[in-house]
Amino acid sequence: MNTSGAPSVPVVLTLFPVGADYHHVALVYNSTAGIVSLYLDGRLVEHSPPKPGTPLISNGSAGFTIGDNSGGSQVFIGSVDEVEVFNVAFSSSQIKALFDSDSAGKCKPLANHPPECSSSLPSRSQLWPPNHTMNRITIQGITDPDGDPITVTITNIHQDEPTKIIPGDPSPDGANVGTNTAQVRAERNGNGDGRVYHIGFTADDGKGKGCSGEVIISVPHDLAHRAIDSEARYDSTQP
Ligand SMILES: [Ca+2]
Ligand SMILES: [Ca+2]
Ligand SMILES: [Ca+2]
Repeated sequence: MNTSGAPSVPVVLTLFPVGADYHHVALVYNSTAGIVSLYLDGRLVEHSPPKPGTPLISNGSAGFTIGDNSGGSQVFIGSVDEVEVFNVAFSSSQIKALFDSDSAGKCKPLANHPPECSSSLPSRSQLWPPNHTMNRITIQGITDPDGDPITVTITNIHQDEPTKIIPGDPSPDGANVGTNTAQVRAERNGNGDGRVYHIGFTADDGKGKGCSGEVIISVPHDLAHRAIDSEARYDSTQP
């Protein structure tokens, strides 16, 4: 550290730890006392001889360097992270408090982002043949920018045909709302234009952020024609 009255105040951390763990290192310069203090994990480990009234100045050309000397020839072997510079000389108790506060202090947690529901897809987009069986549908393609594991919950299932069209028609045609896997029936009105199911869901990243969306599954009238989605909406989970 260079100051105006003392071009170089060397402080050498003689007990620097080795290993894979991160450590909290704080360097404080108090210009009133003219003392450079070095802290490791909240404890004072070394300080320079006092040189009272020596301000800290910039000489305009020498950069402020962390993890090396200003000439770039003494590279720190390891990783330097969570660097912060303050314009005030902290006391030893303030340094201790900063270290003790853990993630609320220097090591601030990274910002969390919501998962992305817009690219969601059903595990099956079409059910065939229309044999009235129930089919499991999961929601795929949801991503989280932070890589958080996503929990999907089915919130509703609707269809554009009544669940019971003729006597003996099995119903309900949708199930498992509240779980991560919907069930919908491979069925359509034999006199209709094909059935379209709408499965609504929410996705939760476990850190308080979420998104919601809908996937569509069709049961065509026949394989030569796409199912047509009418305006009508019937709750598939009702008889
Ligand atoms: Ca996230
Ligand atoms: Ca039915
Ligand atoms: Ca239809």
